[in-house]
Amino acid sequence: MEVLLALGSNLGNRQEILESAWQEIGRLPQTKALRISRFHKTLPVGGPPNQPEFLNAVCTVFTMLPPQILLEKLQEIEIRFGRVRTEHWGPRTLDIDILLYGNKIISTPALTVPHPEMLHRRFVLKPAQEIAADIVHPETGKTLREHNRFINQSD
Ligand code: A4P
Ligand code: MG
Repeated sequence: MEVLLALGSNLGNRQEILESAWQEIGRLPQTKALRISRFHKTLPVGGPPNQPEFLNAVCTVFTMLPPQILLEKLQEIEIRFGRVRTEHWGPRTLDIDILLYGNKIISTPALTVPHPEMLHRRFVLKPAQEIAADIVHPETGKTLREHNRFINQSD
């Protein structure tokens, strides 16, 4: 199944963290790393005031891991990078979100896919547009290119 992931970091050596995280993702079992976007410097959305800037990227992988297992493996990578969960939306060394898992729609206590915020976030749609513009969002039926265009017109 082709999966779209979002990577974000706003603590520590953000560039090195994203590069290493991408390598780690490529080493997951039954998983092949496909493409990663450029790294985008972005202003924090939500969360406490005066957070440092984020570095954000989006990547695609092909995996045979089921969604829940993939989530657990990605959380292990987050923990290896020293992510400390303190405040919600607070600064973090590494955050990995599952944006899309093929065209599956998943709603469990641990996992909501498509990621509910992805269509409202420039820091997701812009990098996604670089590597996955033609992917169709399973709930809207629109491509990520269309969503990216729409969000840029909406203010
Ligand atoms: N979870 C449910 N669905 C998913 C999914 N599709 N992918 C659950 C990943 N996790 C998912 O996440 C809490 C729980 O969400 C997980 O245990 C998992 O079971 P978390 O990563 O521990 O908590 P969080 O990141 O503090 O909260 P959340 O809601 O995930 O925040 P987001 O949506 O990740 O947003 N501004 C900029 N510029 N760039 C950013 O990257 N990121 C955030 C965090 C806010 N502002 C930002 C950025
Ligand atoms: Mg998260």
